[in-house]
Amino acid sequence: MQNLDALIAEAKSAFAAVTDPDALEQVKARFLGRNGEITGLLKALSTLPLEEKKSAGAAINRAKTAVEEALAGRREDIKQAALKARLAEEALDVTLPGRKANKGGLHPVTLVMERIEALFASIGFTVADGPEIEEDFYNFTALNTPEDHPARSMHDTFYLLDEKGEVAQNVLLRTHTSPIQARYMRAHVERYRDRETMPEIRIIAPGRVYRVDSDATHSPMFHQVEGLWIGECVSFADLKGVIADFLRRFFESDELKVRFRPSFFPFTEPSAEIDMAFMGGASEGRWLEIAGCGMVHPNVLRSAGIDPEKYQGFAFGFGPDRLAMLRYGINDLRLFFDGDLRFLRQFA
Ligand code: 2U9
Repeated sequence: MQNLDALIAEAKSAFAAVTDPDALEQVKARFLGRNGEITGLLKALSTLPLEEKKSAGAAINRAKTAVEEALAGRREDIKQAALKARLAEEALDVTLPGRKANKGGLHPVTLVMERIEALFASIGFTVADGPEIEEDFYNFTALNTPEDHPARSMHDTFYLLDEKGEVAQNVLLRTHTSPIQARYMRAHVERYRDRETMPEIRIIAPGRVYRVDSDATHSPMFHQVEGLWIGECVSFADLKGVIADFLRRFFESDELKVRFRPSFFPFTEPSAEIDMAFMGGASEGRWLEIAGCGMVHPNVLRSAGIDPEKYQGFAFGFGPDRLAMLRYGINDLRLFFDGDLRFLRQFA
């Protein structure tokens, strides 16, 4: 049937003329829809005489199948074309060089703190932590610091304001990391309350501290690492050994000289300043003040519920900012806190 072949050809070219799926469905309706041309031919069969109906019906059905196949083929072509376009659009060139990632690094003071922690960990110290916003009790009272001590004045200590904007007398920025140890001692006593004896306390307390002070060698925020070793027979001799050993390992020098000079702190008795001197090099034999220390004051032990007749021990305090200045040969403390990447990158 000539007109059926023409119809198939017409449908094929109509399908080929569209490129998107919606338009294709519109074109389909024209041939295969309820009022489409092929449907029309099938409906018209009823008007034909019986003997023609059979062969005409078969021919129209073949034509219908051909149109349906052409439609399915075109649908697939359109789908493939869309996929190809999307792949081209989202193409990823895996051969391109990667984007350069900025490499981070630890701050020199953090490096020094980690070094101190690792060296003390190697002789059995664990790291303790506590709040930077502290109560007056843990920062001063528990550490045997009297009510009229100058460190408690607003010239030296940052106090916080209450809801009314007035100075809250008992809330401050900790001025040392000692309150960490004061809290730790109390918790330790509480934990072993039911025991005849309590295990040793052997901790270091690293962290940020705050004082009203600012010049080339003082920053209102600086760092401390303090240590505490309390037991039944911990002596000043142990203190000297621990400190000298630490400094020699920290500065990688067996020849380093260390001396202890009598001093005063409210929380230790006796107390000492620790000086050290490098041997060899330009500064040979020049004493540098590096830390403070002493035997923990009986009042401090009692305040934590520890019997000073049974337990005693030592405490010490280092300024890691100063240790970092010495280790890296830096003469202005402020360089550490200015955040200048040209300076900081040297340590990354
Ligand atoms: C408790 C008891 C005693 C910690 C100590 C020092 C001496 C000291 C300075 C070092 C450099 C402060 O940052 S710095 O300027 N620290 O001289 N610190 S004894 O004594 C304690 C701590 C906690 C319970």
